[in-house]
Amino acid sequence: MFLIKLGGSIITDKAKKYAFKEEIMDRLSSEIKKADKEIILVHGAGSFGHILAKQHSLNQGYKDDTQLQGFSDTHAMVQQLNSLVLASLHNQDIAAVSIPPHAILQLDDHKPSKMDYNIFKEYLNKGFTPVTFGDVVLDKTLGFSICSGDLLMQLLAEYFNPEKVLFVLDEDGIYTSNPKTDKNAEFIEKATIYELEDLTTSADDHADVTKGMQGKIETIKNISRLGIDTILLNGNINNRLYDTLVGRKTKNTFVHGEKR
Ligand code: IP8
Repeated sequence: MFLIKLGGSIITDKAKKYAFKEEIMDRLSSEIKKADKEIILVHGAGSFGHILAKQHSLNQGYKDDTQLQGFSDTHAMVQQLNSLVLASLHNQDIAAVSIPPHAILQLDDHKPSKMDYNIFKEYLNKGFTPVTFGDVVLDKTLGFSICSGDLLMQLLAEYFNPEKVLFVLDEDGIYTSNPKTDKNAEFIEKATIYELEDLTTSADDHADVTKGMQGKIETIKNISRLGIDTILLNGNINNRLYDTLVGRKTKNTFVHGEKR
């Protein structure tokens, strides 16, 4: 089984509220279909979630009742993005089923407290493609907070032990620094978690309530420690996802999993 995250920056324009990149999503759906693998798909919230979540300080937990509308609006928008993703997968005859995190998972001070894995397992066993996404969720200590798609990747990797974990980004993979702001940034083709230890990345300019690339590196380290390989690849380039899924050589960053 492959565990794939479509980053918010690849399926939405993070600078523009509610801007879905339909053409890119449709191509990624067709590459997933063509590769014909067992998959659990996770997607980020992009401009459907981060802008609103920041406006209402949702990741800091409950402060006052004015946030309640913000919470439900944010949920409605990420659910809408999820419907667009599902529609694109359905157009390729992929039997994708939505699993909204807020209904199956609870956090406790941002850390996982309860999660229903069985629902993923049952859909997977019946031949469906479960699709979940970064969402607003209940939090035991904070009242509510945000569950990022990256946290879902970590939890699902831990439970399902996938063959590979794939992050589809709007960059070729990991660089020694942020390639959008540093022209000396060097591309990393292969790395171990030890090599990632010293990496400095800067957060991007857009509202990102879940730490962006810096958070992703942390997630990848945690996945690597499970002994699972992670590959980061550019979803803007034709067939990078397909080639990676079928094990063909293409440009991407390979992070070798090492159990610790
Ligand atoms: O885009 C964030 O998920 P991510 C979810 O995977 C919300 O970090 C609601 C902003």
